[in-house]
Amino acid sequence: MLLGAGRIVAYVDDINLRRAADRIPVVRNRASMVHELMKVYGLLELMKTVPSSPASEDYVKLFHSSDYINFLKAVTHTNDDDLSIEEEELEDTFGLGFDCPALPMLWSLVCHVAGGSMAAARLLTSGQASVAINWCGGWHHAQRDSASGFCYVNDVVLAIMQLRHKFAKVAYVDLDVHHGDGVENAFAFSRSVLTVSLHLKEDGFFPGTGTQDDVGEGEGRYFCLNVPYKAGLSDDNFVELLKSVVEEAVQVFAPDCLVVQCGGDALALDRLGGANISIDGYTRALSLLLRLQCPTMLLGGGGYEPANAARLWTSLTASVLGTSLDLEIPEHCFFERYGPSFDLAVTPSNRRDQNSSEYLAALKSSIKAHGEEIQK
Ligand code: V1S
Ligand code: CA
Ligand code: ZN
Repeated sequence: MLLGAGRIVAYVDDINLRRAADRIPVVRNRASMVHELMKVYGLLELMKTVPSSPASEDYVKLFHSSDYINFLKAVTHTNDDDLSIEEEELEDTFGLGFDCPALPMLWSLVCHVAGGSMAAARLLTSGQASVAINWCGGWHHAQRDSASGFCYVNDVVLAIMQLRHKFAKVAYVDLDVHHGDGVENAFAFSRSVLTVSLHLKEDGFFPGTGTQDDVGEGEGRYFCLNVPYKAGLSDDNFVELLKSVVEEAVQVFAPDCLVVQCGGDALALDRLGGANISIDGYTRALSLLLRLQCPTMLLGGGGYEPANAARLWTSLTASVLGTSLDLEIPEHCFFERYGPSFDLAVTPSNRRDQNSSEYLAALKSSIKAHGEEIQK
């Protein structure tokens, strides 16, 4: 499926950004795998590639609290042996610990990750691109004053804040299997940013928030849309949810700009996932959103089978560029990571979709009210 007819596509391509993203423990080396796969398929020659530079402290401070920033900087400058704070205390205060370990050079990582999505935002606000891609971004759980779920900085919130300088209304759609809680919380009171998250919601599944009754707060009521689903979600049901609830709400909102978090952990057989989506399912989902014909930022996020995340984001890039790719993965430095198939497909497994037609009908009708409320 070719999605991007007539669009200027730009890709944030920076070795230091990739090196920073490669250091995030659960997705170690994933950023390089994604980049190398896009390169060996010849996609880098088909789009504008744009470097990024690390964001400044003042930029990160536009969303994150000074206390949290000072803590991140202090952690960075402390040797492991000197770190007198116990792990539990770290979690209690700023969310560092099990999911977000105190990595060496953490502050530099934060600035590079924020800088990548800042560069993507600039491409859109300057009109240099109509689609801007940063597969090293999408860290949607970080909160104003804490790290959460592998996310130390909320590059998404910061990028949306930049986009708002030029675009009055921004819609954010989060395809990651987890609830985009950090982005939702940041804009919960705003009518200028519509946040939408589709996510798996069952007992014990991280982060545990995002019911369909969670619709935003105060002035921002109904400008937040949550689409919780059950395990095993199929391509057809995923696309149907987007068509019947998300598309309508976003169309009524009529955004000037769109940000899509394309977290790859809703893919079939993801290590931390639980949905059953194929690359074709994601491509169909994105094609629906691109029909809005507004400047669009594409970000990464989850995706814990690095080879599958690379397959997905390479395939989505090709679709946006209007080109098709050989199924057989070309020989390159990460080639052995694509075995045993060595092809580009991620196909659904035969697990049962627990989203019954009754569940989906009830979900749709409870969410439908959004469109009407946004219109008022
Ligand atoms: N599910 C899950 C999961 N797995 C891990 C994990 C795995 C290996 C490690 F070495 C360290 C951690 N953490 C979690 C989740 C966080 C998922 C974050 C998803 C991020 C994203 O894809 O949406 C965006 C990039 N954490 C938990 O489940 C938290 C705990 C609740 C359970 C474990 N205990 C020890 C801590 C708290
Ligand atoms: Ca999501
Ligand atoms: Zn996720």
